[in-house]
Amino acid sequence: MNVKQWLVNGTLTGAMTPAAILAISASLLTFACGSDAPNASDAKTDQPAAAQPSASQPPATAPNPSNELPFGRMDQPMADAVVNGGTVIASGWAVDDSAVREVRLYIDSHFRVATKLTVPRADLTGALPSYMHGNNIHGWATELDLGTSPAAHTILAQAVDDQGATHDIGSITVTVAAAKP
Ligand SMILES: [Ca+2]
Repeated sequence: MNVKQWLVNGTLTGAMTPAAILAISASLLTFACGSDAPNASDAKTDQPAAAQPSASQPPATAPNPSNELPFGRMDQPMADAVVNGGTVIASGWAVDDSAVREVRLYIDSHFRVATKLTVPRADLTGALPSYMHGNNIHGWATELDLGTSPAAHTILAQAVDDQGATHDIGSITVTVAAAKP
């Protein structure tokens, strides 16, 4: 027996046993006093509101399925190179279906410098003709200061296209050797 339906209809149908009537009475009591009934906790207004996007958060970037990630590589330093410390040259190339805005270099996961494409790379023209866009300036090169403390460092290069899409294009480890006495 659906108690709520019985309340709506206002009549009991069929032969009711005493046990069934007791069960209905118990259900009515639950219905009247149970969770459906308003109570003090429902009246509280000091509950924290659902999390709302903060005005300080950057707007979500709208997906652009037609945009292709930039790609490329880091040519130097050579992986597992051992250097004397100080400044090293990092270089490579990057291309995009539209344009490469910059290449960012990270040392040990910390952003250190951004550089533009400035180096001619005629060697890419034959292999990647659809990414040349009428020129061969697809190489990049920049100095990185690794310091002089003997340690291994990870250098990561990340290309950024003109829509802000990023793609890691190289990650190598370089070791700064201990200074000779
Ligand atoms: Ca792109």
